[in-house]
Amino acid sequence: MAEDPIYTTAVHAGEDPLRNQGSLSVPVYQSAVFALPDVEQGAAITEGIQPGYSYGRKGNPTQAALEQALCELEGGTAALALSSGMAAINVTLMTLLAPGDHIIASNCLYATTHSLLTEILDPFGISVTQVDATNPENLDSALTDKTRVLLLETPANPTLELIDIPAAVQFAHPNGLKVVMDNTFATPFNQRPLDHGVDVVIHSASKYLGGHGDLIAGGIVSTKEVISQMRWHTNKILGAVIAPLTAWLVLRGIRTLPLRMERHNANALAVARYLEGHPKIKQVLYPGLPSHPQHALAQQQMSGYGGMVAFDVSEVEKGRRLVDQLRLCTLAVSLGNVETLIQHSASMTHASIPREQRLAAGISDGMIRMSVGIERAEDIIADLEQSIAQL
Ligand code: LCS
Repeated sequence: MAEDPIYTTAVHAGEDPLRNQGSLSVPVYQSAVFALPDVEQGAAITEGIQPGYSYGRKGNPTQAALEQALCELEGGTAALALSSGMAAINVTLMTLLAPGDHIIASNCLYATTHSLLTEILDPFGISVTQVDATNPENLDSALTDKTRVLLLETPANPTLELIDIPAAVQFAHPNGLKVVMDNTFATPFNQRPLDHGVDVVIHSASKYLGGHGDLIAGGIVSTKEVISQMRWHTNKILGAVIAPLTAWLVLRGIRTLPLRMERHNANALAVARYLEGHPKIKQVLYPGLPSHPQHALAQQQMSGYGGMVAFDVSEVEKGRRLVDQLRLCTLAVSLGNVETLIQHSASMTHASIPREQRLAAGISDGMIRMSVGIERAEDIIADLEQSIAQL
């Protein structure tokens, strides 16, 4: 089988040595302001009618190189890089929705995305219905004549439940809805939602794209029309611009994305298999395990299963002790670093969600979420082994 072209795309996308004095590494254009050639062209550049740069809130050449890379990786026609993953979700929803509109969202989303829907959008007059989107039939019953957007995350944070992407698109498009998908967990190495008809892909680049846990950034990939509206309207006003150095760091991370993801995928599978065979572990959730309830779907829409593993040690207390006793794996929120990160969802990332609601979204009391790093797999497993033995 031919190797995935992403290995070459990741290394070269966005490079432009002829424009950059021969520099293969795209320079950090540390500039907020750009000199304009004359009044007429200056006005056209400032309004986005003519290509060029005027003011750093609307774009910068380092940012543009990252955007080119995001676009090529996801197979879109345009991209926008932003200051965080949350900025990407905000800018997307504020572009696609207006007061009076309605959005259908999956009920298993990153907790702060959930807060955005309930604490910001809803009070501003955008009504929200959250459903178990793993069953496409639930989408239909949530539809109203005001629904404009379907917001999904697959695999979801932290349950690793999957949404059938083609089925979601098949429901949304005939009803005039745009499908927005957070592809942070999978990355374009493992899943390309635009290829399945999704309209807008979102990333927290703070995770696998950056890859080293040293930056906060976000990205949106879609069509030229949608991205242009975001750049020249929504984000021009909101101002969630990415800093030039941060854009450079994300781009550098992307150069090794396929290599890191290959390793994350392999290590996560090894860890998931180990945990599944352990008598003290109640359940392991990893899309690459045949025991995952949606493994067949994973095989259809993903080319790899990612670095995230969730497992259940039954009780809150055991979950807390398991993570506290680890020595190599780092107790931390976030994910996608080269190091293995681990956390107890009920007392950390999802602590703000009421217990009943958390349980309904599949986040059990003893759920541990692990971002399996690129260390030697047996070292990660040995660390888990010594901690689980003490439970
Ligand atoms: N989307 C997903 C799926 C995420 O996991 C996160 C952050 C975001 C969006 C937001 O991105 P940010 O603004 O942080 O760049 N997830 C985190 C987590 O699970 N723990 O800490 C952050």
